[in-house]
Amino acid sequence: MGYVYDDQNIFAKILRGEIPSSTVLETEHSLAFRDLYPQAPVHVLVIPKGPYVCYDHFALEASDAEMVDYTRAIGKVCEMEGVAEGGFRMISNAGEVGVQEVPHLHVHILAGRPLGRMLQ
Ligand code: D5M
Repeated sequence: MGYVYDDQNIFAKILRGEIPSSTVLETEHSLAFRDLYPQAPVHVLVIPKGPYVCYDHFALEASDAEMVDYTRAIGKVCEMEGVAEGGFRMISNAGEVGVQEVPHLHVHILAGRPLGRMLQ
């Protein structure tokens, strides 16, 4: 499948410094920042810096260095936000069915309140 990346999406603008964000962590290949509309006391978005539309795009085409960096960045954010003890939820929406609003891969890390059952 061919993935088409739109470099005018809002997270691309954040990466280029064209609009501000509340940075939690920046690494060589990844950026984590607070969601503008938090759904829980902890709501952080972690994105790769590369032009990947969604998780499967990244998983198939990212370099090993990008993958290691991104995975570790997610782990570091969990550690920094102290979510391990109480638990957390990680979500990555993709495409129309997944109701993905911003077409640049992002993982949501949510914690700090009971999140309810998601899958029945
Ligand atoms: O979720 C996209 C998420 O991106 C949604 O939770 C709001 C958030 N968002 C939108 N604009 C911004 C800015 N400018 N900063 C931080 N967070 C933002 P999705 O999974 O695509 O439905």
